[in-house]
Amino acid sequence: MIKMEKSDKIFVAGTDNYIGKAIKQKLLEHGYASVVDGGPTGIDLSDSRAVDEFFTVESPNYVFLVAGESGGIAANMNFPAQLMQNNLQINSNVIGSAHRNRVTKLLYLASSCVYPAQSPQPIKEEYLLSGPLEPTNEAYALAKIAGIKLCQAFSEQYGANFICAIPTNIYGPDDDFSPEESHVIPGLLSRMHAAKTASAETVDVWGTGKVRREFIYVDDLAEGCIFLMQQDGGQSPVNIGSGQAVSIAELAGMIKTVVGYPGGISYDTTRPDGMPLKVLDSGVASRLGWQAATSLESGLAKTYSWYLNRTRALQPRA
Ligand code: GFB
Repeated sequence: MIKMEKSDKIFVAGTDNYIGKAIKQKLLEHGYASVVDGGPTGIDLSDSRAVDEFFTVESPNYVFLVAGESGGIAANMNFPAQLMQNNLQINSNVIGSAHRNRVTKLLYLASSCVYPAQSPQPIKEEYLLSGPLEPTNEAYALAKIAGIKLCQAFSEQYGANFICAIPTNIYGPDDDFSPEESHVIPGLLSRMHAAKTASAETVDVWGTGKVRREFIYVDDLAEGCIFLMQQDGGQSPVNIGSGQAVSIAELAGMIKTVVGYPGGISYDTTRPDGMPLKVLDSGVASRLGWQAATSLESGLAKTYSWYLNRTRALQPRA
């Protein structure tokens, strides 16, 4: 039986993104004192030699692999080669080094885009590789599927304890808020904030607004990943969702309220919708005893509050 002890050395690969930051923060809050991530300059995880050297020097017992470039629907359509190559390299480097250095357990974070575009809903773990992928993010999804399969292959061939979590769409503080590359929540929060500031009459929402998505607050996902790391055995991959799905139109309405934007919404149907419906069945995680704690309303309010503080901090002082 294995158990992650407070004194174990834990490597969070990916603290340059908001998911890795949240996992590191939650581990520290839970009393895990020895969390390593390569320090302020980080490690170039796409460089196999740098990764190997890090593993040899630090010799971590546990690894959270939550690294790799990602982005929203437009970034996936504009940069498929970059997203695929970066994720393939990082997966191969970190999983390979973790095996060579006899890591006790590794958790690899995939993405809900690994499931077929026409999956029955809510999506169960066994639907993986049961049909064609959503074309807008096929390249990135294939790299994420390769990560899942690499973990499974190391487990089968060498008995490695490498597990995978598949999260639903994630959001929260410290996410990428850039207008084109970001996901829908940071995209709409920043656009509605700008529209409110400029007293603009309408804000563009991409697509028809009719597609549905399930969202998980980043701190809940971090707790879910730590929870799975603490389990002994069990199935892999495991879905990590919130169970709260909304249409993009409903989401836009909620964000309008949180931001206090009084104007109208206009749907830009020249933009793609992506998957018509993407909701995970998180029954396996819930039967193990895990559940997301944050409602979408409260997570949006926390995220906007973080965004406002950051925006104020970035403004030049008079
Ligand atoms: O968040 P998003 O890019 O993720 O888009 P996906 C979700 C839906 O929101 C799509 C619409 O139907 C978008 O057209 N949308 C409306 C917007 N306004 C906006 C906006 O301002 N920005 C963005 N980004 N969308 C990603 C995948 O797909 O999901 C990734 O491309 C990854 O690979 C991630 O898996 C979880 O769910 O469509």
